Amino acid sequence: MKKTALITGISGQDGAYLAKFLLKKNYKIVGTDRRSARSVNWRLNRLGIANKIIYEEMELGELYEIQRVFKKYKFNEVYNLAAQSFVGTSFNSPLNTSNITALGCLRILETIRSQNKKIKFYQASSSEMFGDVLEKKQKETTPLNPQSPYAISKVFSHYLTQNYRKSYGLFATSGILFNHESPLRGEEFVTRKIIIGLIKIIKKDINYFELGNLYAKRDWGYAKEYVEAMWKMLQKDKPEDYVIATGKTYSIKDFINIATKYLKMDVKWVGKGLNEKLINIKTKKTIIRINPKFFRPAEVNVLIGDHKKAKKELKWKPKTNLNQLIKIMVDEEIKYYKNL
Ligand code: NDP
Ligand code: GDR
Repeated sequence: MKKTALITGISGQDGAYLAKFLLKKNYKIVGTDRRSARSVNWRLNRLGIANKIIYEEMELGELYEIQRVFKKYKFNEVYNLAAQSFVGTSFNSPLNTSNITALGCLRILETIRSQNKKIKFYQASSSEMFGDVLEKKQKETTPLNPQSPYAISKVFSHYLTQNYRKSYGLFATSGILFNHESPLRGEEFVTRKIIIGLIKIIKKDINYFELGNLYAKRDWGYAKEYVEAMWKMLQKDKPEDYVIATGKTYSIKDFINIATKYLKMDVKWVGKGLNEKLINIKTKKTIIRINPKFFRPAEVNVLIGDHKKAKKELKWKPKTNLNQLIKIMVDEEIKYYKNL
């Protein structure tokens, strides 16, 4: 029989890739998002699946809306991807971040507990929970040490998911996903911001762009592969938590160096600290400079994940390295450039 899945945050990067993946597996997809004046379907349109999804408005701040959607459909699986997901913004709007990213998960779990305990639940946990890391490589058992209202909200949801599993026997899992990127990544996140900025410079639409901390290191994977792990977690006999990562870490500066090389840009770094810049060797013009407004009040300096458990138990492993990921992102950005 055809399974029905609910994806919260259908308009986001992971929502789009997960919907495409589940449609191939013949799922009926109900996708929810909050009301917005903007067109929120560009990712689903790009993947050619916008007309294959049943849409429902479901603001995660409203318990009644959640209960209404759960009463209307008989869900087999629920993927909770909706969140205020930008770490930087969480420092400026900690209350909204907590309400959506932390309490949103509680509202859904309470609805499942009271309406249908058989529903399988996936919570989008994050490597940001490890924060100021307490172990060199982070795995499922590494102690959490969050550094932002976003990460603290994710810790709340993570523990809550474990607690509902233990207390009420729900099939509730958390995927602790490390940074995953793609051409569908939001423009505010550093990888896509860099790629868009460099292409705009090549096309002479801007002269330079600004970044924050160039020395933070992240374990970056390809989003399209990561959503497959979410599904695999819900197909297990027992609900458990899994780290999904590549096991490699690179700095923002490394990312820029790979991208500029691929784009055949003749550039070099000069200066130090706040005066560090990337310049065009021929024209001597600055193309990237530092603006402290992009620094975070508390930074997560380095993340690197250990996905051994997922490899063994889910038969999942990353296939795309950072060079390949940057090539995928750059090529697609150029293809769609005029529509930016
Ligand atoms: P996006 O920011 O691309 O998508 C988030 C989604 O949540 C959007 O559809 C957004 O809608 C929706 N949303 C935001 N606020 C609300 C609200 N109040 N009510 C209902 N929906 C809302 O995130 P990603 O796709 O990158 O990530 C998916 C999930 O995984 C998030 O929970 C994120 O925190 C988590 N995560 C992501 C990682 C990554 O590297 N991408 C790594 C680890 C965890 P709108 O379009 O209106 O903004
Ligand atoms: P992150 O992703 O905070 O890891 O959260 P982001 O791309 O925003 O930042 C990564 C690192 O880059 C540094 N940085 C900048 N970041 C942004 N956005 N803009 C800049 O100009 C800039 N300059 C330097 C940041 O300081 C940071 O160290 C993402 C989100 O998808 C979360 O939802 C998810 O949980 C985690 O990944 C895992």
